[in-house]
Amino acid sequence: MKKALITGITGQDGSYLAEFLLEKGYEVHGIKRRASLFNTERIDHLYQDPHERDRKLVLHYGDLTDSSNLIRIIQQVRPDEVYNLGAQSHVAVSFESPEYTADVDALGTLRLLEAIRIAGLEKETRFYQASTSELYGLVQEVPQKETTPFYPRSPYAAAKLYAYWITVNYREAYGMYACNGILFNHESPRRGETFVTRKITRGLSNIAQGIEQCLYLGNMGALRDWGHAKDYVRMQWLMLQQDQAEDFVIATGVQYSVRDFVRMSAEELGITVRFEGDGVEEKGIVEAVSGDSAPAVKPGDIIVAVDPRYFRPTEVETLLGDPTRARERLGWVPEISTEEMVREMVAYDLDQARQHALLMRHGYEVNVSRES
Ligand code: NDP
Ligand code: GDR
Repeated sequence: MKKALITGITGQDGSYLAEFLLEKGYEVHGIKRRASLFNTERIDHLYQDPHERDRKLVLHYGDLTDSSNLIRIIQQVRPDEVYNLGAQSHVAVSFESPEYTADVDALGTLRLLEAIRIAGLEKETRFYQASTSELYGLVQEVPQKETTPFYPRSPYAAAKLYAYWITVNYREAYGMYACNGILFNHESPRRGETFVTRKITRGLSNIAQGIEQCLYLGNMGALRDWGHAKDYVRMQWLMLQQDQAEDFVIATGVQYSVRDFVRMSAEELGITVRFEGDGVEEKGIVEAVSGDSAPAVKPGDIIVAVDPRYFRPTEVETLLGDPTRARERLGWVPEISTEEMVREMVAYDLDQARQHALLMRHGYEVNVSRES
């Protein structure tokens, strides 16, 4: 039985990857950070009691900022495959915590690679690095592919650039099977609530149910290539099953704006939104409402507005990936369209919003946290 170690197992991708690998018959080990509350919501359905024999999912406390635990876990588990998904993954937050972001995202990758070498596993353990389309930043070519030059535009992207190159270097210097998946944005109902897609599907669902009044966003003109996380973790695994390690761009090849994403999500709720303004004073106004998903909304309501607080000091305006190499060499094509993904995310968040609205109608207090 193959053993996999996943850093970031409690995150969006980590949870889907753990499910995928367990289904493939792997013994899955995950590194989880110590927190004052349980932070395992996304993998609770996979949890196995530590007293069970022959557990297939094992969690270890650890942190990418701490070499000692990484070395110990690698020595103890001796994984066949390591998936380094752990990161401070929020681009806007990286401007507020640049040093911490570099520590986790850049040096954390180095620490993990070194832990594999220290354990003498550099010829046995295969290593996947969660690289990102943010490396392209100020884009030099459209669409972006494996050979497109990088131009990072945030402390997050600069840290991930280091991680990208140190992964390449360990492949070349020590003959490790180590590769980068340059993944474009990918989303799901498990996406963190502060990333724009989930902020939109959750915010609009809350507005539809009368829990919130207006959704505040930053740059609505930003263009992204959004895929579904389930499709992308399949690719992470595929990348480690080849004869030779290689870096791949993973994307859908289709681009939408944040404004488009608002429109598509609102349509799912039966709300037609019209935008007025110029990107700074812009507002999303309800034109029509149909069906019974949005009882709290009526034509003329302003349900979307810009709050400059969400603008970034340097922005990545446009990203569009070319996944030709992944299709030709690995036979990978995304199976879930952006439209289907929006439908799934809205259905999930509407269900949550309905539950909250019901509780509130019966006098219970519901904490609907709203943040960037
Ligand atoms: P999430 O933010 O959902 O998950 C990040 C994971 O990293 C969480 O499990 C988090 O733990 C963990 N983590 C954070 N800090 C540390 C630390 N110091 N030590 C150990 N673990 C830590 O990200 P995604 O699942 O969306 O993304 C997975 C990876 O892929 C990330 O590296 C991200 O940068 C990268 N990526 C993501 C893309 C996307 O569109 N989703 C696109 C391209 C790359 P906790 O739960 O405790 O916070
Ligand atoms: P991104 O994702 O920065 O691409 O990084 P995010 O969803 O945060 O932003 C996408 C675009 O939307 C614009 N935007 C807003 N973003 C947020 N979070 N909140 C807002 O209110 C808002 N309004 C507009 C942003 O400015 C941006 O242009 C994600 C992360 O998962 C990274 O870890 C990963 O590497 C990249 O995707 C690929």
